[in-house]
Amino acid sequence: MDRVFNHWGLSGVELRNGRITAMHHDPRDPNASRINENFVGIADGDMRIGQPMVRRGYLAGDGGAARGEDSFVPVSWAAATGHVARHMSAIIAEHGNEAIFGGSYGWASAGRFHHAQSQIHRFLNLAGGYVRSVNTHSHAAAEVTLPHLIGNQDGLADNQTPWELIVGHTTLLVAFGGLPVKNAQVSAGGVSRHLVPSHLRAARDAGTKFVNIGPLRDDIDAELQPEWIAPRPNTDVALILGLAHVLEHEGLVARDFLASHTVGYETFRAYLLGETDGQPKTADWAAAITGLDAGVIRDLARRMAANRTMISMSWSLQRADHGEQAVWAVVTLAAMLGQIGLPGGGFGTGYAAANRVGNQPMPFSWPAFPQFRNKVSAFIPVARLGDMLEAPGAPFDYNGQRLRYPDIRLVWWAGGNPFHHQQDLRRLHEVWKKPELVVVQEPFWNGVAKHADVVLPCTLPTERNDLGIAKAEPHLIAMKQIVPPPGQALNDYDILRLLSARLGFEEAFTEGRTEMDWLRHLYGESVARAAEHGYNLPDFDSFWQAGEFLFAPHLTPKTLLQDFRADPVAHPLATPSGKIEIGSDRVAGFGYADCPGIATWFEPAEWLGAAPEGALHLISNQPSRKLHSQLDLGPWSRAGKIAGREPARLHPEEAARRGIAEGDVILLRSARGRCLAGAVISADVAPGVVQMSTGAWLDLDDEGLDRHGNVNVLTRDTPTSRLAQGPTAHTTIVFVERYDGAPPEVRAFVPPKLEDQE
Ligand SMILES: Nc1nc2c(c(=O)[nH]1)N[C@H]1C(S)=C(S)[C@@H](COP(=O)(O)OP(=O)(O)OC[C@H]3O[C@@H](n4cnc5c(=O)[nH]c(N)nc54)[C@H](O)[C@@H]3O)O[C@H]1N2
Ligand SMILES: Nc1nc2c(c(=O)[nH]1)N[C@H]1C(S)=C(S)[C@@H](COP(=O)(O)OP(=O)(O)OC[C@H]3O[C@@H](n4cnc5c(=O)[nH]c(N)nc54)[C@H](O)[C@@H]3O)O[C@H]1N2
Ligand SMILES: [Mo]
Repeated sequence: MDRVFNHWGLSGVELRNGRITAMHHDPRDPNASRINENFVGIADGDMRIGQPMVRRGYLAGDGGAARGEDSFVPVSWAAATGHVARHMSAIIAEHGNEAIFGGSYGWASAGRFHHAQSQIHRFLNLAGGYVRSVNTHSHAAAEVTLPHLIGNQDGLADNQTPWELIVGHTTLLVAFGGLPVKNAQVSAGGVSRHLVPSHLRAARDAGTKFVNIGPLRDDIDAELQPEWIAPRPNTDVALILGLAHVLEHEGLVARDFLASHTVGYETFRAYLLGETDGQPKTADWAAAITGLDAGVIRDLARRMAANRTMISMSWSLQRADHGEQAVWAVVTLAAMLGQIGLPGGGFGTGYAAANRVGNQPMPFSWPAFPQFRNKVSAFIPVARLGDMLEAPGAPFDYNGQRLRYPDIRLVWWAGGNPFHHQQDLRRLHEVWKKPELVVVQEPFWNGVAKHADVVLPCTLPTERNDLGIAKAEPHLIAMKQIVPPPGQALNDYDILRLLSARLGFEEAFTEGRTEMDWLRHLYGESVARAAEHGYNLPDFDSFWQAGEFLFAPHLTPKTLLQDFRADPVAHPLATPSGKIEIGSDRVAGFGYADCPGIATWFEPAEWLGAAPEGALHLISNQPSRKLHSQLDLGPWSRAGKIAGREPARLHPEEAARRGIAEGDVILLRSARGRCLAGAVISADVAPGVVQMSTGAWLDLDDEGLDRHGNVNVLTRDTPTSRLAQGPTAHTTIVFVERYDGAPPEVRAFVPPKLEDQE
């Protein structure tokens, strides 16, 4: 049977007349995901882009005025690449490559060769370079903060204490933001076996008790019998300070560990006890902020000290105002408990955020499509896209550096959807009109494609050949072409080859290789690298014929910071002191009022503690039926919609107060925008909270209302702090009401108007 492989798994494909009609679970996957079902019936409908397209206003020279609201003219590949090559060359000649934004953030599809970002970055580097973006939407604040605390990013996405050392060791797993296994359906690069639910069950069977701290009861599966504590969203730092105060007050702090393995505790302690600001961070103080009972906080602190405790922090906590502080507070609390480096103790982030987290990485790296060197040094923190477009030349801070936003004339996106991932999308829609040229490579008419001047239609993974390789996943998958591309859609590689030819560097781009030549070449590098570590992979032809190579990694499980714990002198950390920096002189030296040198509580910019009557805290978490916005038009995603709109869940009391019944169309409003949604009523959502996942394709009407439920029209596009400049989607206050009257038709799955062929 033909198979499809993606970030969310491997499935057997049923084909009829060259069309995918059904998906079948791989029987060897113990916790298979259904997300692949979104591939059924979507490859060639009218939302699929089958021909290059140029925006009508672009051809008429409107300077971007109608971008995102315009019709399109179908053109030939020769015409489309001609427009792009001419305009791009003119921009480079006049403004230099610093005028090209090629960050192109996004997950694209699995497959090592047809990885859209590698393709576009290689192409742009050959064209002289581009302004890039740094850090991820996932965990920007943690990426920047952790190196100040422990010297590197271990325990963020890799090198967490592995599951083998949690099962049988951890007796109390305290999970801020829960352990939502819906998120463990995915892993960047692909999953062949979904193991997180199995690991969690094994931990339960070995006696681990789970505490879910967060706004949603079902962020930890009921079968794990978790205890649920629901503080006000975004008050975790106050809760952690309250727990820390109980440890101090009751003599439960691991003083020896603090003395031998950390610096800066005395500075933090002075703040904790109120010596510096007059406010002791007692359990009662934390109770008032979090809305919890002080007794619950005291009891939890005592249990954390009495158990082998793993503190797990969901990445969501740091996608919030002052998100740096959540990471800092978690590391501080774990240090106070003194179990860092012991099996099953300490801290880790992102457990259950992806299948790979808690797997040991392979000792070698898989080869990637080479990108060459970028001659442009300018960059932006990834979430600052809107600020960059709005204010060219404006200064900004980032991790101790003072930088300026470049003046961007050309924006190019391949494999990401900023009209999904960016916050405050109405603002993005406006500032996106400023560049001279926007080029987008996309398979579908989604938000980003509708916001292009030139749309270059690309293939889906089912329409090309590739290598399925992923970090910390023990498999090689032959991703074979199953169906031909529809219309004139091309692989990103071939799109960029055509453009390279126009610009005079085709040979440098392709190195004379075809798709299959590249797969053979990259695979050959894998064989060599793996062999150095004792992994014997078959030759390419045997592998391709077999369709896969699954192997058992032979790795010795290692606790996060194990060597450092055993001997901090022989294994110092890469921090200035060589130790865990509970207090960081370096960060304090940056002089940022919004990110001092110790874990600090800041009132979030929007939160329930200071919200008007009737407000709710919006939790825009990851969708369970898809990856971000990918394949939102597919049947598995569509089956989860309510009245054709993205579901929004709220507590029965909150629904009753607003006269909302299950299945009603509701209106969500924030200071940024408005969208419609379909109501789901559930006691698994804490009172005061509304949960609406990301990923609904953008559907703005003329008044700026999103008819379909793209949650990012509501969220705030402001940075975590001057340190990391990370995104803060989870800090959003909204108002919710029943939508009376006939709701407008959803047009997210309607293509833009197409003019006659040029
Ligand atoms: N409110 C809110 N917003 C969030 C978050 C949140 O928690 N709340 N989370 C954030 C996070 S963590 C992330 S990582 C981002 C994710 O944001 P993105 O990664 O930008 O989201 P995707 O929908 O995965 O976008 C991938 C795009 O690539 C296209 N694509 C797929 N395959 C190919 C290919 O082979 N070639 C080309 N050219 N295109 C392809 C898809 O059609 C899709 O449009 O969203 C962020 N946004
Ligand atoms: N199915 C599916 N899986 C995915 C993705 C997807 O799109 N679909 N995206 C992947 C990506 S790119 C990433 S980065 C990861 C993200 O992984 P996470 O960051 O863990 O994802 P979220 O779903 O945003 O958040 C998890 C939970 O955190 C809780 N939470 C939110 N704010 C707070 C808070 O202030 N305090 C506390 N205590 N809890 C809070 C919410 O209840 C939410 O359900 O998921 C990955 N997995
Ligand atoms: Mo992410």
